This record gives sequence, structure tokens and C-alpha cells, in this order.
Amino acid sequence: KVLITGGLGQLGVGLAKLLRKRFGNSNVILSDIRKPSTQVFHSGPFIYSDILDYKNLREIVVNNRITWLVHYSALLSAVGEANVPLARAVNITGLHNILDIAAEHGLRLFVPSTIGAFGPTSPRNPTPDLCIQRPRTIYGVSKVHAELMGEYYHHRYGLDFRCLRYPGIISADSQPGGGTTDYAVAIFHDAIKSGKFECNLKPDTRLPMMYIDDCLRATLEIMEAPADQLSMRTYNINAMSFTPEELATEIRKQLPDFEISYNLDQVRQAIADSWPMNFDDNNARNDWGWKHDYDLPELVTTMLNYIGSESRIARAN
Ligand code: VAH
Repeated sequence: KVLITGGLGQLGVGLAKLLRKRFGNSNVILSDIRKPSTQVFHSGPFIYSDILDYKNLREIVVNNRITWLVHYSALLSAVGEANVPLARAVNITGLHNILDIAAEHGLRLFVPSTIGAFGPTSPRNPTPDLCIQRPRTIYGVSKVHAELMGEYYHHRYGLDFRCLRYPGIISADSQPGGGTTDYAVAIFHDAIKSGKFECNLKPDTRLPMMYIDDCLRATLEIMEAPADQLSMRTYNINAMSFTPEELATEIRKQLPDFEISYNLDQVRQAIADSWPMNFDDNNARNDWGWKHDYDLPELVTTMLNYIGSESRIARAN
């Protein structure tokens, strides 16, 4: 049985759908500290879980005979900089609770890391799996800590810890969680709604990005990979890298009148300038056969079609 923490964020509902298809509806429990929508609530098991409440978490793991845990609870880059004490509590103390319970109950544990786990002194183009990691956000610091602690618990206690460094994730039917790559989701909604978009990053800001279906499939694949295939605990996974102006050009191939303007968000720009521009994911491709399906043209077509059809349905109703 799988428990997904932070399940109501950008990725949890989609992951639950994928895992429920694979393992059966009742074997995948979504959890969060917020109330689920009616649709989510009726789509499968949902329970309250606060990763800062060790006893609450232990009870859930024992009462539901959890065997796998996907830990999605975290404050992302920009929201973390706006509330460092909370980010430290959730991303570090919360992680410690998860590690202890996973080790105590022999869980298979997946914790996502991120391009944000690298900093300005890391090689940026490309960024390999193993290199200097001195991130400049509490989010990045907490994710390097998660990688190191997961690896330590694996070697010291035999914890089956698995971790993927996600690029910026682009999704059509869920909102991103207050990060630095969020522009690349909002641009599609505005392109459909108004044909215009005001971008909060510079036109030439290159960042690794991935369509959500690739991200969720990679997560299932690493969770199911035979342990002897994994030469590492933490892997970069890559799909594409693009800049706002490259994304706008690709959108204009389908919406010729689309216009982009720029209004810098200094905090997000400084974070983006410290992150990788391209990700090297050769270890993931060699060890467990990772390969992405969506490149930039497929991403744009998929996002515009999905959001476009949604808005046509909304107008019709
Ligand atoms: C953020 N979307 O921008 C998240 C993610 C790799 C980026 O961690 O913080």
C-alpha cells in the first residue's frame, strides 16, 4: 500500500491516478493537511496527514499497512524564501519524521529532489548527478539535506530510499506550487485566455523542464526498479531545456498572435540564474532505462489542446 504525502500539490493527484491504475484504487492513499476537492475526495482513499506530527504519521502507516511512501510535502523555491522558518520545519524536520518512520517500518521511500538542489558554483551546462551542490535557497538546501540523509539511512539502516531530481514540471490540470518555473505553466493558460502573457523571468533564462506525464512515469519506474539496477540513490532526470522566448516561439506556431512581455520578479530571477541550464541524466538512462517522451513541440501541443478544450467546455456550459 502506497501513501502519498503532500498529495494535493501539483503532482500528487496525477501520481495517485497512475499508481491506482497500476496497483488498484484502494492501495493508494492520498494525504495532505488541506481539504480535497469533491472530485479528488471521491476518486480514492484520502486521509489527513501532517508530516510534522510524528504520531499521526506512525498511526497512518501502521493502521493502513503502508509499504511504500511517496513524500511530496514541501515548500518550493520562491514560497520557501518567503517563509524560511516554515520551509525549514516542513522540508527538514518533516523529512526527518518521514525517514525515521520509513526506517522503523521498512518502507520503500521516494523523496523528490530538484534542479534547485544545485547552486551558482555547480556546473550548469550540463549539470551531472555528482558535483558541487551549494544551493542558495532554503528549498535547495533542504533537498540536498534530504538526498544526503536518505543516502545515509540507506547505508546505515538499509532504508530503501529512492530519489529523482525533477526539472520544472509542466502540468495542464494542476497548478504549480509557488516555484521559480511556474511561468511555464501560467503561459499556456494566458495564451488561451487572452493571447498575452507577462513573463516574470528574462527572455533568455534557460531551465530544464519536463511534462508531468514523463515525471510521474519516471517516479513509478524508479519505485519499481529492481534494487540491483540502482547504482545510486539519487538521479537527475531530464527531458528538455528552454527559455521563455523559445517557449513563446513554439506557442506562436499554433497561436500566431500570441504576445509575450517581460516584468522581472527579482527573487525568482536570482534563483533561476543559480540553477542548472541543462541536466545530464545518463546514469538514469543507463541504470534503469529512463527516457522521456515529451519534447518541446509535443509539450506545447498537449498543453494548448488540453487547456483549449477545457476552456471551450467551460464556455459551452
Ligand atoms: C520550483 N517548480 O520552481 C519547482 C521545482 C525545479 C523547480 O522545484 O521551485
